Amino acid sequence: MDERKVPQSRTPEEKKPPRVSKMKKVAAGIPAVVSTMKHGIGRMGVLRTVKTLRTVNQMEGFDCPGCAWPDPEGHRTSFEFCENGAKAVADEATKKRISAKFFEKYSIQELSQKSDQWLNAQGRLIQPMFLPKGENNYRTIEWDEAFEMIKEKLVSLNDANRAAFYTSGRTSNEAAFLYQLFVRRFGTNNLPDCSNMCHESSGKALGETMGIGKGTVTLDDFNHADLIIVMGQNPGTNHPRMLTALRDAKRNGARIIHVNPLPETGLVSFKHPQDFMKLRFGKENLADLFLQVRINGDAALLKGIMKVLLDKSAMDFDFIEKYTSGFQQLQSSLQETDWDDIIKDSGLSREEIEQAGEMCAESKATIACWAMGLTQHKNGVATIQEVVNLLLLGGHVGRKGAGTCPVRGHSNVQGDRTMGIWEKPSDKFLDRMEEAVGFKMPRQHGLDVVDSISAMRDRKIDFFFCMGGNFLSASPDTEATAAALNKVEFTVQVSTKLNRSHLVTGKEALILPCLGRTERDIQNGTEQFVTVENSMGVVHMSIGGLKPASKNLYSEVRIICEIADSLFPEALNWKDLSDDYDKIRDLISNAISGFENYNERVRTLGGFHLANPPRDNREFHTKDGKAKFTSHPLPNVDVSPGNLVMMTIRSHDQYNTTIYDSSDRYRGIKNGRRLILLNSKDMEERGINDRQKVDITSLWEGEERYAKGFHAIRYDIPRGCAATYFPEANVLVPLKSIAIKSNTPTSKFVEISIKPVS
Ligand SMILES: Nc1nc2c(c(=O)[nH]1)N[C@H]1C(S)=C(S)[C@@H](COP(=O)(O)OP(=O)(O)OC[C@H]3O[C@@H](n4cnc5c(=O)[nH]c(N)nc54)[C@H](O)[C@@H]3O)O[C@H]1N2
Ligand SMILES: Nc1nc2c(c(=O)[nH]1)N[C@H]1C(S)=C(S)[C@@H](COP(=O)(O)OP(=O)(O)OC[C@H]3O[C@@H](n4cnc5c(=O)[nH]c(N)nc54)[C@H](O)[C@@H]3O)O[C@H]1N2
Ligand SMILES: [Mo]
Repeated sequence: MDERKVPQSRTPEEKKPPRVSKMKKVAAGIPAVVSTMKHGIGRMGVLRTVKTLRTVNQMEGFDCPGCAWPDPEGHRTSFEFCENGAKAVADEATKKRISAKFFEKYSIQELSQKSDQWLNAQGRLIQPMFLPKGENNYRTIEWDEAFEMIKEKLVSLNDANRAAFYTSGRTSNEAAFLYQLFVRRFGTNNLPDCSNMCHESSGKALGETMGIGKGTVTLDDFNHADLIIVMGQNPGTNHPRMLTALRDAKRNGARIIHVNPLPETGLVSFKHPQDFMKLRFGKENLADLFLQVRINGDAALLKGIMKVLLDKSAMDFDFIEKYTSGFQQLQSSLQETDWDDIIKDSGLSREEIEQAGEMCAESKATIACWAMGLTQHKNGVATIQEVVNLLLLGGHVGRKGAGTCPVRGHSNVQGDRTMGIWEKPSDKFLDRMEEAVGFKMPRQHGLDVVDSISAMRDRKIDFFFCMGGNFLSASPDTEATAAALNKVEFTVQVSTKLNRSHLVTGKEALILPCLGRTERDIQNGTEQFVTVENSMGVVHMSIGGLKPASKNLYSEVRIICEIADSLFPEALNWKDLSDDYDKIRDLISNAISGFENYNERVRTLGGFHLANPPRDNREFHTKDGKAKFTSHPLPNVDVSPGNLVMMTIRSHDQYNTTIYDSSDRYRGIKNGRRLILLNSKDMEERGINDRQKVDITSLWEGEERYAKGFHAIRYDIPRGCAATYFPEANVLVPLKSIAIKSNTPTSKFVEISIKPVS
């Protein structure tokens, strides 16, 4: 048999409409504690729950795989995690296992009819599995056979660029470093990663203007801020520990502006779960000003705020003079920007924008935080540069309590980039790497996520390796991505849990099950630890304490070393490196700037801060040594009459493509994920009732994409705007609709039309 029936790449339809109640006004509090315990005990049992949760984010415990928000320096409470971190941990530490029999019982086509939640709930993958050409069921394979197969496939390629190697952001520094070394020794820079779909726009925007692609605040800065702007981010769900930092900032007198098309619960008000444990029941209101922008109305808003600052001359002229360039151009471009356009595009009133401007003018120390609501737009890089403009006007860089704060997603996505997981490495980075390891690195830039998918579609990729993640469901344009993956000769997934990317694969496919963060990693009889970098550039240890889900699991480091050793035994002593992670860190010390004496420094409690020139010394490593003001036209945020702008967002009960449960507690939604949040007037106009089924069409440059059977939900969202969940709505995100300069899919701006299903 040569052709197999293609498994379903979309998530299955839901018959019943979701149940809907009022949006929650308060985040966390007792319901969060209850949910934590429910998820923990339900999956891990009582003892394992207590043991595991007590070591999350402790100085000598493991780093929570939930998000990249930093841990407090100095004192840590005995419960340094949040409800959603606990879910991520429980999900990995589940007692359920997927046996080889499971794959005998279910074909990939049958599995593809199941929901994402069901797939994930089957438990941990514990056995390497192989899907032969044309067949419909995975079969068991031994590790050695799997490595031999990978070697053969790679050796058979006549050009290294016919292989691509994806990384999701949980991979440790040690694994990421060895992975990129191996891939570059193999001869390609085809290293797409989840960052391409995530904060790539931030890295690009900040690199150009500040000379560093990372943020410039530390956690302590939150205690010294006058004003914190939270834009395009839902911390109550996606970075719940950030609410504690915001609460503390408020207690120290900071004000908070929340900019979002949705009134996200966490920023309305918050009860700390730990306060509950301490029997304190008060709630804290967080945002002082909520600006309900239209989707992608942020650039207009920021320009409006800056016009207010110009009018008031509320700028730090000394800073501008000494440290920046491009101010004059910005000033004239702002003067030319019309208030009417600002008001129309932002969807806000002039009073609201002036109030925000006033708050910015009064602040001596402003922090701006953002996430996917800014990055995943065509003009994402430009909007983030407007944020930079705003901060530079007030000199809010390299000052206590002030700075840029792109809030990263995956717990080590920032570290992976620092370690060289990047398709466009600089020559300087590669020069130093070559010197440290003694072999040549390819210089031709490689493929990112979107370009990898196009290359697969055009049959330019024969081998695709994924270090974690769920490439199919995380990528835009699910059907196009599925068709592209189907054309690849051989795909490999290194994974902890089952997901749709194990079902929609290349012609032949391997699943290699690996250890997770929570688990003890023993190599050659010795316990190992790994290291990670959080969103604020702190590098620290992570040591899992649980017994591994199976004796048969390999660590990511070991998997890379086995493959690398089979191909390039002469390049490095891979076996030594996988037996002793200290040796990997010694290599990193030599190869990557800022990691000198890595082993020693990372062993200090809490780890160490990487240098950050703008923050530490107001030094900007740009071409002219100055921080750059940039001028951008207002982006076009209009769509054809009758159409809506759709953003794809996360619910409270998912971790990216991992669905824990089908509810979204804060938004008051239960038992449904294939739904679309709409403004009541937009519904009325189209004759759509609450919870009625609708079909959605996405329209892009003459192309149409469809998603059927979504339930319409009346919600507090600006007119003309709609929201759906990722990954259910990824079928609607056009592959070619990408952000300028960062190539990030525009997952927060999809032009759609909807029609009721009678
Ligand atoms: N529990 C949990 N934690 C997570 C994740 C998870 O899935 N679950 N994912 C992790 C990852 S990888 C990431 S990147 C982060 C993601 O963290 P977020 O960026 O908070 O995630 P999204 O749900 O994509 O939310 C985007 C927010 O931006 C708003 N938004 C959308 N478009 C616009 C816009 O045009 N302007 C403005 N101002 N706002 C807009 C949405 O209403 C929503 O509140 O979270 C990380 N942490
Ligand atoms: N429409 C739309 N699409 C989006 C987004 C959006 O907002 N809207 N967000 C984008 C963003 S911000 C991101 S970061 C990407 C996420 O893209 P990915 O990182 O590719 O996706 P995840 O869902 O986080 O991957 C989950 C899988 O990772 C595996 N895994 C978990 N832990 C480990 C581990 O320790 N090791 C290994 N090897 N595997 C592990 C498990 O098998 C699990 O099923 O999605 C992007 N896609
Ligand atoms: Mo992300």
